[in-house]
Amino acid sequence: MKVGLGLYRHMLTREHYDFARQAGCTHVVVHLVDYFNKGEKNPRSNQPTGAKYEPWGVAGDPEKLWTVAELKNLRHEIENAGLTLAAIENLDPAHWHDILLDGPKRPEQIENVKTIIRHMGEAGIPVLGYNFSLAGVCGRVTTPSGRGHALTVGMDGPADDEPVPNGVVWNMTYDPTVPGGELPAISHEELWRRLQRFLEDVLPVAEQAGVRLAAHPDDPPMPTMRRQPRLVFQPHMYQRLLDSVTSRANTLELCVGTIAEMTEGDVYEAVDRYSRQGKIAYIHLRNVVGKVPHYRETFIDEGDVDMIRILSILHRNRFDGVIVPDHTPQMSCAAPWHAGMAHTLGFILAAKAMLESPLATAATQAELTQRGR
Ligand SMILES: [Mn+2]
Repeated sequence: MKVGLGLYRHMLTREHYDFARQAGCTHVVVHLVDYFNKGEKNPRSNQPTGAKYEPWGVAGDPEKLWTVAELKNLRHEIENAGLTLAAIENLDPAHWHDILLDGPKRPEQIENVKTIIRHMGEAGIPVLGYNFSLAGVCGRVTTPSGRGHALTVGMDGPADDEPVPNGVVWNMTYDPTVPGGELPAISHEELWRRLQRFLEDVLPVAEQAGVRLAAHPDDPPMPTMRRQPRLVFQPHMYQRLLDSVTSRANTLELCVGTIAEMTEGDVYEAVDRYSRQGKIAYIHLRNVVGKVPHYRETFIDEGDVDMIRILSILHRNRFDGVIVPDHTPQMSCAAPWHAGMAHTLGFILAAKAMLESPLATAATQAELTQRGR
């Protein structure tokens, strides 16, 4: 297993690359979508939160796809800082809203995504994380309910009341000029049909380009949010996604925190099942207390999930992808995001060192392996 850091668009700077190395990372996962663009209720010092139903911000320029030169330049900057660029996380709603919505621009946007994937392949970036969701990450509240009164994110009950306004998808505004109205509800089967078509269209190009697509589950994992169906809101639904199109490029951006929030199944069984299949491109690691619709995100060393058990399962199954901290509560200091990340990375590095230590006794190894089952 490799340890990395996820960096938002405004953090793609030498200072942040140095911070990642200082905190022990060898890899980074980058976000090229600026979630915070014109998002007044979405401060850049935290994970993108927004208000309960406000979009995070305004999507990018639909005419500007990420170019090979821009991607190569990014990769070189990261490599010059001594790190490896492991993945790009998330497509810009500006580039694929009508794939999600099955709108009139779907054919050209499928070509957009194919072009982006080809550009990534040419630039030597091996993974594209995505989240096939209409309502996106929403319905959460930010409260000072974490350990030591840390500001943290969670759900305080179902959040299905507010429909998605027209011009918004996946929690971002892609068209601010829409006169009004709301997105009509669709069925779960219709959402799966859209995903299937998307994967069938783009996976052959991804295979050719040497890029793997990696799916994030629905966060929060409710059956519906804002009157729209969710795709992966129980652990077994990941299997349906993998089985829907057989391809070496069809993989998972497995989010341990989101899976732990699901009402069915077992997070250890899910991590074991998907890592044994070799289907996890990379891992989002965070801890949580509770399940939807009542949960909150916690620091890595507390919460419901036994992280040592999760990491020992990944170790046993020889997971060789990257693990990045997902979100953490905000720590009370001048750099709440940095402090939360450094704390989480320290925990992960210690666990990794323990699992990989030649000094660990056979008995300890056996016990950890047992624990991982
Ligand atoms: Mn996640």
